[in-house]
Amino acid sequence: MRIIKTAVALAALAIAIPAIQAQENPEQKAQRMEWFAHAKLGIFIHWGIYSKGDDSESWPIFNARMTVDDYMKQAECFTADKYDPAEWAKLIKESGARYTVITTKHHDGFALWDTRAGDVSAVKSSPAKRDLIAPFAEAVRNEGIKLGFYYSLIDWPRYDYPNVLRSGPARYDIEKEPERWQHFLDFNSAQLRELDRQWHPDLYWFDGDWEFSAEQWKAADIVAMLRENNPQVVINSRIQGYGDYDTPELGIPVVKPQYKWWETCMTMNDSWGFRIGDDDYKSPMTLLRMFVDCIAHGGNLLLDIGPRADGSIPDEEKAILKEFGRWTSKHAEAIYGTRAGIPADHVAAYTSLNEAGDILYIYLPYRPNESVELKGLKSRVNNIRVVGTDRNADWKLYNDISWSEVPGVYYIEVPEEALDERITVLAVELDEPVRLYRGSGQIISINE
Ligand code: H79
Repeated sequence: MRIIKTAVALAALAIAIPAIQAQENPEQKAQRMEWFAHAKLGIFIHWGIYSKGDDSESWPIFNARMTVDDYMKQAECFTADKYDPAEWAKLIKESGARYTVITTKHHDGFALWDTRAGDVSAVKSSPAKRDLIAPFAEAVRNEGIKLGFYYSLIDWPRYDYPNVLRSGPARYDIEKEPERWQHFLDFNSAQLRELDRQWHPDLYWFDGDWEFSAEQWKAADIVAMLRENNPQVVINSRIQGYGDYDTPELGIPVVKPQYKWWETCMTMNDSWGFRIGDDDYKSPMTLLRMFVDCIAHGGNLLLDIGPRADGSIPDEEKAILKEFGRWTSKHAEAIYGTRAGIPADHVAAYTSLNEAGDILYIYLPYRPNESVELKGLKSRVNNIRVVGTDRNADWKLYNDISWSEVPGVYYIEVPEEALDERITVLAVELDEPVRLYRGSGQIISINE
């Protein structure tokens, strides 16, 4: 009896796997994900009524630091009167980012576009009084950048959304009032349909899925609806198992992750949205290191900016974007076409490989003393260039011993004048796709 029950349960599970996921073969998915895999850098934008700057985005509601009314009153300051989407798009392009993701709606339910579903929007409930997504989408596309929409599944202030407070009663129980929950789901779907039909974004960045299950959100239906007209769209992981890629937040994987596509989202200071007094900016050097760390582990960096309520971007953030621009344009070869590098046992630096695997990029976030040591390479080195310069690096190969299986060790001398002020990149050209020696040394006689 138990066996039969298990079989029935398994069959039910198999049916529950959405058709859309079952149908897509790995090559199709790889093709769909290709631009994302090569993009490497994206710019995240958190902009909403919280950009007034007194507290963080949406969370003051959930954490009861503000009443819903006080929180929503911030909309009175949301003027967008210095908003220049062409300038934003130009800055994003200049940074070297290939895509951008903007908050169309955060957990506070405030929509930046002219939504006909609901009354809480820049047009209907703020002095901005206009659609802010339309001109942004146009500017981004004019710059040839991929357009991503952040969309919060959660909407804490809304009367038909169940949750509102972290420690406090829910408005209602979705099991007891399924129609009310369905009403909310219909509202979310209507908004997503508007975004989809008007702008055909290249990417959706969902957030807040943790409050309900895939079945409760009807995640399969949402994804199916978004792929109806836009089958190539890329969807992040925060839709309870129905996404395309993983989204570690504020953390870069320490070892190469198992998952194939991923993106770390990262703040420049300690806040997603503009916040008065948060001057704790990471330096351009620190952020570039994080970027290179993502590249070395085969992922993307989604670097966040938080414009003010008037639409101006803080100078510190502009300066970081510009410094990214300087570094990415100089080192483009070692960014967009790359995949994860080799284990750090071989060189005390971040590394990546070109698609063919016969160029090893070494990223040096420091000035080497005398030389850079590279070991355990079975492939031979043909040449070493300093990327973004016309200089080559000399090297010496020591301990290249005929009777030993342990490869010799390269000592690479980087010309002083060719060093980058932040991260120098070496292109080590090999005679074949890289082969590594991963043993622990040549043992001549055994002790035990
Ligand atoms: O938009 C920014 C943030 O507002 C939002 N995502 C970025 C991009 C975000 N903030 N915090 N989080 C996401 C993390 C959520 C953490 C959680 Fe939990 C831990 C969700 C579930 C467990 C603690 C317990 C917070 C909510 C419940």
